[in-house]
Amino acid sequence: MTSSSATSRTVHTASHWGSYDVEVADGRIAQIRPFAKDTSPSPLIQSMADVAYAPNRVASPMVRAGWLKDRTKSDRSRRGVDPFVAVSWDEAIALVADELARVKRDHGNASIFGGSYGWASAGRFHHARTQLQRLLDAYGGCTRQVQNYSYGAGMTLLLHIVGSLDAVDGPLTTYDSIVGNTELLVLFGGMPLKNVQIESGGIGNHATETWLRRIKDAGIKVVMISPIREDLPDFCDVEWLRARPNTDAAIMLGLAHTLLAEKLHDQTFLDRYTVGFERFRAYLTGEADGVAKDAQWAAQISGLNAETIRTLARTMARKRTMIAPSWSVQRCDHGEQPFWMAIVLAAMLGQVGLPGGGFGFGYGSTAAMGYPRRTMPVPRLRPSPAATSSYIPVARLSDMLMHPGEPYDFNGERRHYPDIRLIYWAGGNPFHHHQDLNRLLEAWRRPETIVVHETWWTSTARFADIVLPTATTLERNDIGACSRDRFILAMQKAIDPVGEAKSDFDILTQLSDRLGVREAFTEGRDEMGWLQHIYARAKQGAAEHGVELPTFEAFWREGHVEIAAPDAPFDMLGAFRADPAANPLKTPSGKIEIFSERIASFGYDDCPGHPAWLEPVEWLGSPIAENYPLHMISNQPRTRLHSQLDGGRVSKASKINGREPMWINPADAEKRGIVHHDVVRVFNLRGSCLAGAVITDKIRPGVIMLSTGAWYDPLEPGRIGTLDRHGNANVLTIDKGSSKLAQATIAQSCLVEVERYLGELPPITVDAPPRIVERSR
Ligand SMILES: Nc1nc2c(c(=O)[nH]1)N[C@H]1C(S)=C(S)[C@@H](COP(=O)(O)OP(=O)(O)OC[C@H]3O[C@@H](n4cnc5c(=O)[nH]c(N)nc54)[C@H](O)[C@@H]3O)O[C@H]1N2
Ligand SMILES: Nc1nc2c(c(=O)[nH]1)N[C@H]1C(S)=C(S)[C@@H](COP(=O)(O)OP(=O)(O)OC[C@H]3O[C@@H](n4cnc5c(=O)[nH]c(N)nc54)[C@H](O)[C@@H]3O)O[C@H]1N2
Ligand SMILES: [Mo]
Repeated sequence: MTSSSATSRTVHTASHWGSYDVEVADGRIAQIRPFAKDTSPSPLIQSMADVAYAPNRVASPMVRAGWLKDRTKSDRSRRGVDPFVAVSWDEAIALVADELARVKRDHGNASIFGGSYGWASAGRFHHARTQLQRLLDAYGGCTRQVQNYSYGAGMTLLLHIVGSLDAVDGPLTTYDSIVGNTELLVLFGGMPLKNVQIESGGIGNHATETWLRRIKDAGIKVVMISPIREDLPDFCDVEWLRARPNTDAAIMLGLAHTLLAEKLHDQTFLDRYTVGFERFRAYLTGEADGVAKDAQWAAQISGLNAETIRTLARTMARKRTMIAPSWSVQRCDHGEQPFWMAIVLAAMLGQVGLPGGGFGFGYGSTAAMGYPRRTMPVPRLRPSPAATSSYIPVARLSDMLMHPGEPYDFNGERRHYPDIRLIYWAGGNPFHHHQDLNRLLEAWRRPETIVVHETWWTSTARFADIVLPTATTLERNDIGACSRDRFILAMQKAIDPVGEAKSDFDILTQLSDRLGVREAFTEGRDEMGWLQHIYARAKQGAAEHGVELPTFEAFWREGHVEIAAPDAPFDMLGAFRADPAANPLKTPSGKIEIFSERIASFGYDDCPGHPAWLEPVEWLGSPIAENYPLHMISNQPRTRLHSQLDGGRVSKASKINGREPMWINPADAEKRGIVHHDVVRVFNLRGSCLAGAVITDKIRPGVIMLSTGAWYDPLEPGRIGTLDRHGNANVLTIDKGSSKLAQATIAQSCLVEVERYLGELPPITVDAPPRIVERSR
């Protein structure tokens, strides 16, 4: 795909939001065109041209002035307040190396936090976190993060009850099987087109919209339980059930009770493929606790009609049914329960492993879930084995920083938080992704030194001590691929690094030299050497699965490889169903665990041995709803990827008076005297932010939507509790673990109040760099 003339040439590249060609003229991006084989390209690719040259790119290595003056004794509450000083690469690398050496010597490697969670960019070699951890592991290791923000509660649970992550990570039952066999699709959280713009690692063809049209054409009945109509495109015929957020487990219990009461459940399936139904049945009927979890009970909790729940249960039993909750339904307090209940419900229907039946999580959570695809490895940089045993569950970040040495429960273990002295982050934005940013702000003051690799002046960069400017994907060579679509994508360097930026690999190579671990880190390869190496390994792995990949040279010239579609549809757990003795699950019983002896043995009050309805800390049924009567859904943004591309044209065009749009139902708006496009203040006891009101009946009364990712732009940086001018939902969310089992994020459990904002509108400041000063002598 590479072609060139004297002043203009075209290269091929890829991103989490799709693959595209870049026309480069006089060394600058002239035009971006979607990959010809993409049937539904995302408009987000165009935003790349905007942010690549944005004024808020980090121009050169930077050090916080206060830290430069007095390193470890600097006033750490001045993070985000002090100006920065530009330094040379040599000086910056020396400072980082000295700090790593000091912390290692005085406190040990576990005091270096290299968890570095985040999506960074597509590209399997320049994967920021893997690169950083390879360097830190070569130097004796660091504290890591396990699980993810996406489905942390689900993944921890699934390993206990079905023994694999397939149900949440794929391969799911494929769309061709759904279109061919499913009669009823029950979506908790929907399948929003906004989300399927994205696939981690790069994607060649966005096919979900096409599959959704085929689902419609096949006449498959779709029922969606969700607070927002846009969670399914307008062209889909859908029965939309506007339940209260976070009540999915209760609704599923009501469905299960109806199945049992009307003897619509499949006892033969339960006997052969599951354990523990009797224990669960006692809870369901109320024999155990005096409360029958019937449709009426579920209706009271969820706000749905009891008859609607009963009718749905009967239809599910009559039809080939796929139960498909999104990842979002478990990103809440006790988020383990809705996933567990979905599996129990599918087991009661007895269709698990049948064509188009059973369950699968996240069909609409990311693009390529459910796409037909051959099993084979794709090129990737192998993560290094962890050189320390120190880790935390990903979302316990602030707890760790605030409570060194203190105990906590996690998945059957009693663990202790490490004592972190240095944070090293590459490829993530905790001031985007973590809950309760005011609490994070306080926790963030604890470590002595914070080093960040960033391309832009994100809040995380602004609140760091040393910022190393990182090149974008357009400024380096890489290979894009994910395990779920059928493309391997060349990512060819389009332009020279902007300013003094370098790739993470180049930065870490320089650092490895200084730390005396260069050989272990680079293994003697440069960028192109590595690309050829990881491609060769994938080529060999593909051959073992009967897939012949072209040579690296042919792949690079062509710009992509398209892997042939598989011969037959795939049904998750089909092999288990066909022969459970030969293909047992990797659970203690080898079967689906409706009751888990192992989870029960942990003795957790917030995650018992079978699925249950456990009230979320905040929801529309809790007492504090009197003061904060709106449930805030901070879902994934249509206009960007998390905080990435917030400065691009698509996101900018959506802002209202420069603020992040917030959806509110007409009834709720009227009560508060809010009119369309008013600037509002969204607040609760944890924080407050401004947003722009969008009044729409596409959202359930009592619920507002403020998508994540507006760059945190505090009125008074560094001051805890200050107003965020821009609309970052995480100044409002709760920083608590889902349960002692998974300790996962509960971002979707959050109540707020909204009022018209009558003060003077503060200007947005995050589009410009922070103050940069000359070094004081
Ligand atoms: N309230 C609320 N909060 C949430 C969620 C929610 O539903 N609600 N969802 C959560 C979920 S599921 C997720 S996955 C997280 C996402 O959280 P993050 O993954 O942290 O979010 P991103 O904005 O993608 O941050 C990636 C950062 O890496 C930088 N970057 C890009 N490429 C490179 C590179 O090559 N090198 C380096 N060094 N940096 C690079 C980008 O500029 C960006 O700042 O957010 C979580 N937070
Ligand atoms: N455009 C875009 N797409 C993305 C991302 C992005 O940043 N931008 N991020 C990607 C990432 S990292 C992830 S993890 C996935 C996340 O994928 P999901 O978790 O599936 O995505 P969300 O948008 O958070 O939630 C989907 C919908 O669930 C509904 N919902 C929320 N809470 C509840 C509830 O309690 N019950 C029910 N029934 N419904 C509820 C909301 O209406 C919401 O719009 O998205 C990926 N896709
Ligand atoms: Mo995620």
